[in-house]
Amino acid sequence: MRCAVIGAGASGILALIKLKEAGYEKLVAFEKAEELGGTWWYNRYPGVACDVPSHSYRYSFAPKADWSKVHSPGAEIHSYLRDVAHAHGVADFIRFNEEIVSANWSGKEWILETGSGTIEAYDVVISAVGVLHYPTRPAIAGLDEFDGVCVHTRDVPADLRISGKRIGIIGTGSTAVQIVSTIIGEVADLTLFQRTPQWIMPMENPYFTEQEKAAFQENTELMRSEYERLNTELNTQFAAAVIGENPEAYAYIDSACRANLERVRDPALRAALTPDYEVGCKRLVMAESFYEAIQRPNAHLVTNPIERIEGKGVRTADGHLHEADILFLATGFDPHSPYGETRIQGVDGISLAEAWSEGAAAYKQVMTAGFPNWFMIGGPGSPIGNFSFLLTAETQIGYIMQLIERLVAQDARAIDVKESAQVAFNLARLERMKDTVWESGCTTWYRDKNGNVPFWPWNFAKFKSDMAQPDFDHYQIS
Ligand code: N01
Repeated sequence: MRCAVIGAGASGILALIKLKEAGYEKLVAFEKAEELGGTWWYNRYPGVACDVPSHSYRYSFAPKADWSKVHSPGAEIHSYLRDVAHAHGVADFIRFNEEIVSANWSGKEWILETGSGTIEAYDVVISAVGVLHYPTRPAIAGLDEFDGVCVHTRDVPADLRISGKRIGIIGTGSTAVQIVSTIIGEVADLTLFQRTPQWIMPMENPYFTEQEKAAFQENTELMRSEYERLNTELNTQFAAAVIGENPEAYAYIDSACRANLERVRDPALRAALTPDYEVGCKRLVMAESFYEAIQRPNAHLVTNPIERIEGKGVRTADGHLHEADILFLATGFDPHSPYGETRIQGVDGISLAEAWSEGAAAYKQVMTAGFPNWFMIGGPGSPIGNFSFLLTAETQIGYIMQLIERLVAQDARAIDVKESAQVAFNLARLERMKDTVWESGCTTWYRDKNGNVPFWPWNFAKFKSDMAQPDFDHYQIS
């Protein structure tokens, strides 16, 4: 079995580990970057960190005792992923600087072509390309006319000097909030251009003491129970709240966000920062010190719409020019076209772009009808923004491995999901989605161009049981 993994981020590394453990030796992961880690390698903006707690944002099989903080900085997660890849002997399977530009199902195997012109055949492909990868560059006139540094937050160079500079930030999502909170003390001036205010859940992020780290080190059971406790808390509280299954937890989150806002002393600033949609409709932002930061004398919140970018700064509709040396585009990602420009052709030459023209769809997130042996981690319908992504990825790879094992057991060439199963699954998914807070009325990156939210709308228990083992009646094997 020749197995190709696309992407060497958290889910690609996981796929390599599980394939290797299962005894598959003809393994390769194609990674277009020069380093592994995916999102945790690309995103190196000031303050990048994870809002899922460190002791749960890890692989179940690779505990780490010495996380520095309750919520880890991005660089620490990146080191963790690198350590795990090396410890499990899969780093050597990764081919760096190799982007898959096309993938064609020949009828019996996948023919993958890389940007460097290599063409190779594989029996199965595990797509681990991530969800938040392709940056959204805002359609604002004059972006290229800016004299200073104008950079999307995904591409901020690690050595960018910001100290003493005048900073402009466009966008108010999790990324912008982390940047503002982190740099406000060292920049001359910071202007945050807000199109829509965000609800912000207060989140403390203390350092672990040396005694705490030692306790985890000496007692692996403590790490296991902490992992279980944190996942259970996330899944039964926050994740259940946003899908309408835990009104008490939702009320708690709602009031915590509203009380948090009271930390803004100036009524006009508070009003400007107050959202007019329900808590959790957009992906909830969690932050420790954003409201303190935005109230500092060198911070300015601008709500007047941006008209254009000019050489010296940002011109707003009121005619004011907000001068800046560095402009961060904290404008998010397009999660609905996970393959960017990559051409993927399945059975009878149908392209994935065509198959997904009415919105990306998959059966139980891992397979799309007409694309045999193409298995996705984080595919359409995945729990995104509710469960920890690493837990999601582990659950999905567990299911995918069973599909691959069935191929081997039957000495078959191809496994494909039946269209009827995919359609039924997605109808049920869309129906259930109506009761979630994501459908309560707001603009959000959760929504695709057809207005649908292509994510998992049920609770974690259903996710776990649905993904425990495949129902092979829903697949055709040949
Ligand atoms: O991006 P976003 P992000 N003119 O899409 C604004 C994860 N993450 O990079 O709301 C002006 O949330 C846009 O405005 P509006 C997490 O899942 C996690 O911050 O569309 N503004 C919005 O304010 C997160 O949700 C962590 O009106 C424009 C902002 O840009 C996801 O990544 C940390 C505009 C985009 O916000 C993405 O977060 C960081 C325009 N033309 C990220 N276009 C943690 O774990 C867009 N905007 C903590």
